[in-house]
Amino acid sequence: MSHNFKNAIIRKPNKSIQNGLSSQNLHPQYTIILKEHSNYIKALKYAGLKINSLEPLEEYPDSIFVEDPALTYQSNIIILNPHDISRNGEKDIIKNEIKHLFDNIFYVESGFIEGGDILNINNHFIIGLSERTNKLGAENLLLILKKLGATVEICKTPNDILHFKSECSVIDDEVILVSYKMAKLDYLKSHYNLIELPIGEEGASNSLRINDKLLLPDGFVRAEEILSKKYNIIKLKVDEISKVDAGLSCMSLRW
Ligand code: CIR
Repeated sequence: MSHNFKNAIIRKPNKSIQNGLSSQNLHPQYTIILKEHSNYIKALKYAGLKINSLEPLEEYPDSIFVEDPALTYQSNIIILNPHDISRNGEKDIIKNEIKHLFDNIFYVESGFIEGGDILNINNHFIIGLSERTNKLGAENLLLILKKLGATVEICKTPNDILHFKSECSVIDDEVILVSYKMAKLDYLKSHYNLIELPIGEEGASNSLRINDKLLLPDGFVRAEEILSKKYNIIKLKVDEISKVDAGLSCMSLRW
């Protein structure tokens, strides 16, 4: 099942996160990021994951978002190709840090693609074309995933959403939590059961289901009301992390 995991990779926060890419030109405070990140790690452990911690990378402001330069699939790791110039070099560092944890390593060598644009549901992947992921990157990843036995659909991330997964997450078998904008995507509508969050609660749509727990960004009353009926929720503050357009899924790689 796509929410059963044993392991996670995280990267400890770097002070330069205050200069991370931010659509609103905000500068998060390192000390608050540390607190949010440490609560996140606690929650991953509580959900049953073994944590592999990578050292901070000061020269890459957005490097705690390890989901973007790599993708895990079964015992394989695929090194992606982040689009933003300030992030592209993360892939060369992370590859050496994590390759020993996997049986096989693959590379997307041409075209751009970031992990935030890749939604994995069992053996199926949805790739959202965006400002960070182009057709060539998506097609090259598709070739790798098909060789590994997976199926792939290439869609489009709606305008104004940074990554496909910024506003959706798999929370159960065939169940995807979505913002109102993502709920309009024909492919999602016709293939999955969608739980749609109201306008104003987009931030909660980047949740993280891990084993029997659902990690949910704190402060979204309606999302909590809807989801707590069925799921075992752990609420996490992400106010500071969200200043650099990030959420729960991007701070770890899970497998
Ligand atoms: C960036 O713009 O690349 C970072 N500030 C945020 C990356 C968030 N990644 C993700 O949602 N997968």
